[in-house]
Amino acid sequence: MKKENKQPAASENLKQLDLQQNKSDSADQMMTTDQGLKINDDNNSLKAGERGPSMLEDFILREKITHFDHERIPERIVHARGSAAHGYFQVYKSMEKYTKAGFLQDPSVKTPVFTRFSTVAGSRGSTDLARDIRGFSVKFYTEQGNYDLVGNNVPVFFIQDAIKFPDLIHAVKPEPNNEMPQAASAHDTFWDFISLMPETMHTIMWVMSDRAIPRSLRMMEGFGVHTFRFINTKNETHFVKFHWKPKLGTHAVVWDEAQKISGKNSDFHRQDLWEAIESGHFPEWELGVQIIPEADEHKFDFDLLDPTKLVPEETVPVTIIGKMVLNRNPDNFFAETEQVAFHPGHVVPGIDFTNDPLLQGRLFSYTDTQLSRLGSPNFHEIPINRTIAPMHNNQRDGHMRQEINVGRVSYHPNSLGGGCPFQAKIEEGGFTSFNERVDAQKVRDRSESFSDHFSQATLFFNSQTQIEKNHIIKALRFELGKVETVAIRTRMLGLLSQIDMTLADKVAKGLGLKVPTSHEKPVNHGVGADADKQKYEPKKVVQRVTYSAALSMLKNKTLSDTIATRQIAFLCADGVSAMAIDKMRVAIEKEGATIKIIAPHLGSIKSGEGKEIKVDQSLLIAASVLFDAVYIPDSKNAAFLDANPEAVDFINEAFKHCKVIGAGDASLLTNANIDTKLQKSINADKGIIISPTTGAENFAHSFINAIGQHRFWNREPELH
Ligand code: HDE
Repeated sequence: MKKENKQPAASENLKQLDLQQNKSDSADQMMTTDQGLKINDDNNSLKAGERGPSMLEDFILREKITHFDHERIPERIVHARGSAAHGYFQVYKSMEKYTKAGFLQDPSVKTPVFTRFSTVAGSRGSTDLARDIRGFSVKFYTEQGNYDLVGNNVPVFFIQDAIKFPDLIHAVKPEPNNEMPQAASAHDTFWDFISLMPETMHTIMWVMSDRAIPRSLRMMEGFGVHTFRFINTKNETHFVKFHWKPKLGTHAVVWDEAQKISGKNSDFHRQDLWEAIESGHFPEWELGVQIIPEADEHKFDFDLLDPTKLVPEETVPVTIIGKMVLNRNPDNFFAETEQVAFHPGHVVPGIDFTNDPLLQGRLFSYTDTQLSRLGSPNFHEIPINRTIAPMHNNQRDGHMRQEINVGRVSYHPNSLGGGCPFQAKIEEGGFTSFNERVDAQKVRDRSESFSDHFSQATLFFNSQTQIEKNHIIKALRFELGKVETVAIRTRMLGLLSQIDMTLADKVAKGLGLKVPTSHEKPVNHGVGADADKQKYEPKKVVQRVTYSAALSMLKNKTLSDTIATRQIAFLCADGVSAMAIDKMRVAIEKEGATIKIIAPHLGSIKSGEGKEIKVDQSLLIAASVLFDAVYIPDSKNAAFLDANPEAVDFINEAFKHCKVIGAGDASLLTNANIDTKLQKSINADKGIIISPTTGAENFAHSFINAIGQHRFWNREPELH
């Protein structure tokens, strides 16, 4: 369904106005060379005679081919596959009590943003539905300069110290001898590394959960991961953790479905984001913060500087402070989505860092990587990266410099340039780093407060529903099942047994192995293992919070029962009731969802009433995994199930993936080829909605309500 509100006019957004300067539209224009020379023939190269050799003189051919030869830049070393959109951020009320950040003061100000979502491990062309963490990067174009919140859809990270990042990424990327597997962690090198690094266990639980296979980029949370600082005008500081909460709720697909989507449409998430914005269903997130007074730094059961830990919402609630709306697709993927350069070190006055050793390493990495990826220290001049705040300094020259700095002076202090550009005082918005007292010896070491690697992994596992626990167990059986080295599998079982014994036992069962007994248990082969075993031995610290509903996607269902933007398949054939289609269509579109008519062939079908109905997709193209629910309008076209095995597969698969099935008549679902389990549960399953002979409105209502519940997990077989 097309919504009325289209992408807003560029004049409403300062960054859009800024980008206008660089936009180029060839409509009604003549073709030219890069030098502006009009081209008379773009189809034939210059040759010595019609059948003769091409001539070196052909500068038009050379320019075109040379440009083409150099079109590619290196992809990001991580987060290469991504999709992005423009929008704005608006704070709900002034945050001046905590921070002087300009964009967090005035609720009437809409700060332009550019937000990029990504997978981590895969290459640029890899599938969207890989089991992976998703990047969630937001560039705020504030009047005080760019602020980047470069987060993930998981609130914790695998490792505690930046020095291990290259090892982690080398382990997860395709193996270096044969470049396999693409965009997958299910292989020996990844699990070898993980099984030797107990600190990864908490994040591993998240990655094995359904958080790692989102239904949509629009239906996932975002987190800043590290603890940052807010600083107000009085120079008082609070620690802060950032959260993005999606308005559409947090939803996932199932793993079998994810793998099939990867085959059917590897752009599934990219397309979903693009189409939602094109049709005016602008995705929205609320920004939440957990604010912790400076004095409470040491009051937790873990170290606030440890990025493998989260602050349970039960201990420090999340306060919602504003919203982000993405309302415009990029015009050019390369110029915007590919060339955007995020950096956690892009901060504004009022926001500062902590000593989290992972964050500290990131502060170096993000500028450094752009030098090889974008090729020059002038990457800040690329339109998408350019600040909308005035920018003046004495940085000069370098590859592809765009700015023409006038005058003789490019140094400070100077008298020849009148001392310009001036340094800004604090009250003029000049940035000063938080005045933290540091009095320490130089050590290459790790704090003992970082050595509890299991308690929050256990907290996460215990906070899941049984269904979610089963999914984690199955994910581990899958991932470790793909690992060929048995010793790695066993070592992992040892680590899992320290999170939860049932978890370890069940994974072991699927692998046909036994959990190692305590004396065989691997203790610490990882960090510090060669140095001082005692010191680096993982410890368990009793956690005051042992259960957190916010960690479960199924329990934490805020705002998740809307069906807005869901995709509903209508399986139809000639003879279908146009009235049944129309009634259901009207009810569904009223809720903001989209329907697609799927039929044996493209073009149109003829309804029982003799009406032409336009077909959106043929059964050859459509697949259940690409939809949220399926509706088979009426029994008049029951014969089509016999004639079209794809339609039967569609229904069976929707059932297997616990989706809602609506049918005009029960007899449709008792067709001989329909899954016998489905047939048996027609009357008992709340996700199978059959039209009563009267009361069609109620039928549509029940169907829509059921879709709002997303999935009917009780269909899943028990896990033994
Ligand atoms: Fe990144 N990360 N990262 N990372 N990261 C990059 O920067 C790095 C980490 C994250 O859409 C790279 O421009 C190090 C945590 C996102 O363009 C690189 C460490 C979190 C993106 C880099 C981390 C992230 C990146 C690659 C450990 C969540 C995509 C290309 C010390 C809070 C940004 C680039 C985009 C990208 C380094 C850990 C999120 C190489 C060294 C923790 C969302 O600089």
